[in-house]
Amino acid sequence: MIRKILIANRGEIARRIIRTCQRLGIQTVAVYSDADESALHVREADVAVRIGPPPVAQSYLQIQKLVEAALETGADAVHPGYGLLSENAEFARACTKAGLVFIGPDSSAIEAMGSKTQARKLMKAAGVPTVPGSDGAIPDVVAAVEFAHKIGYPVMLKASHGGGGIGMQVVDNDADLEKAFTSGQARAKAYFGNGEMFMEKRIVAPRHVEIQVLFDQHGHGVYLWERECSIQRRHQKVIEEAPSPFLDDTLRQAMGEAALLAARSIDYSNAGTVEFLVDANRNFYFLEMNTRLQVEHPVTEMITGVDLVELQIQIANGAVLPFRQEEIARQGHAIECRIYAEDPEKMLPSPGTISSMSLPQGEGVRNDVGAESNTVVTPFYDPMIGKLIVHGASRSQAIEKMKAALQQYEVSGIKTNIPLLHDIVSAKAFADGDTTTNFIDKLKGRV
Ligand code: MV4
Repeated sequence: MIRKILIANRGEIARRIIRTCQRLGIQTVAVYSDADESALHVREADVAVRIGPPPVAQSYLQIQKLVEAALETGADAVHPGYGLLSENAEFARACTKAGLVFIGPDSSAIEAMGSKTQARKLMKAAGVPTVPGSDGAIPDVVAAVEFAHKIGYPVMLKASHGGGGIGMQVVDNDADLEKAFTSGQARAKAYFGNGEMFMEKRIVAPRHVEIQVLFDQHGHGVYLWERECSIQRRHQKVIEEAPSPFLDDTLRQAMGEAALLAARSIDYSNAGTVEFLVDANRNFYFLEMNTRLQVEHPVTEMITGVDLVELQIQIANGAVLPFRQEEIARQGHAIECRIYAEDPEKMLPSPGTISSMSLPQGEGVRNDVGAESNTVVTPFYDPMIGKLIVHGASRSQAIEKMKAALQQYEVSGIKTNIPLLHDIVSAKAFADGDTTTNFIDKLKGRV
């Protein structure tokens, strides 16, 4: 039975995990870099261990230091949160090898989903709808031209080991393909250490709809509905909601079952998310699978009433899933806004010291924040300082709650994206549920 958990993360997700552990009577170990010495997650844990100087490479990504901290403090499990080492198979293996329970899937599942081309092959073989595209990496420009003629332009070039849209390019004709292919290879090599590229048919103005899955270690799996995450900027999610305004029950069930198929095909256990692209004709296609708890998991918690971190811990303890598919609630509507320390005009991070912070309160309002007054937002870490999540009986009620909550949200001393968030949730297109992936560009008149 897990009695003490080291949280190998920081900021709002570390606090969120500590909150559930405290409710369950589980001891917590926080880790911190010199930049986080007085951070909230350090103060709220039962024990805190310094792991190094501010740069993540010298602190939060130091696998051996994290394992040693867990062993030295008598932790019996490690929760990786999201980002950082949460999808690092080597870290999962190092924890297991040290006799620690890694709260997440087996390292083999993490590795299976680590390469986009391998993931596509596995999904296709499992019968999960995938975008028409190449089975594996495209070796050179000649092969790229041949394949583009086979599936027809426009195509999407992507990095096999990529993420966040880096290296991804839309190509409309042969003339642009060679340059796109060679520049994509170079960027992928520079960013990910692997220049492999693959090709897909381009889905025009898709929605990004993802399904939360939960598997115990005994083969039982459920889906906890979907999250609509189409409102992104530079491939960074900005606003997420559950359920999606675009799905009806038929599509919801079909996508949920496809997500279960995807997870089952890699013997998945614990919490995971299967991401899909959905086109205007309601066709859905596998995009990728995230083998971790995601930033936006609170909107799922708000409409189902579950605590996903508690369920992750129970599953890691070997428990059987406590509910069947038909018992999972889907009540009301939840919306999440990510609060970034950024200059909305320049669209760049805006580090600095938060001189004061005042959070909205109210029924159905949830704040998952990692910062407080006098927190220094440093350039070392993700500029997201917190998440504002609201729940309402309907989507329109949730929108009204979000608008009011954003107006009450006060952060002084640094710039934030709160004005942009308010513009988005106040827009008619948002109220109409017209939330495709070019939403912000359309809102700003860039398309
Ligand atoms: C696509 C696509 C259209 N067609 N793939 C993949 C990484 C993700 N961050 C964006 N990705 C896309 N892949 C094909 N075949 C369009 C996008 C895309 C996108 C998808 C979902 C949400 C926002 C997006 C913003 C730009 C591009």
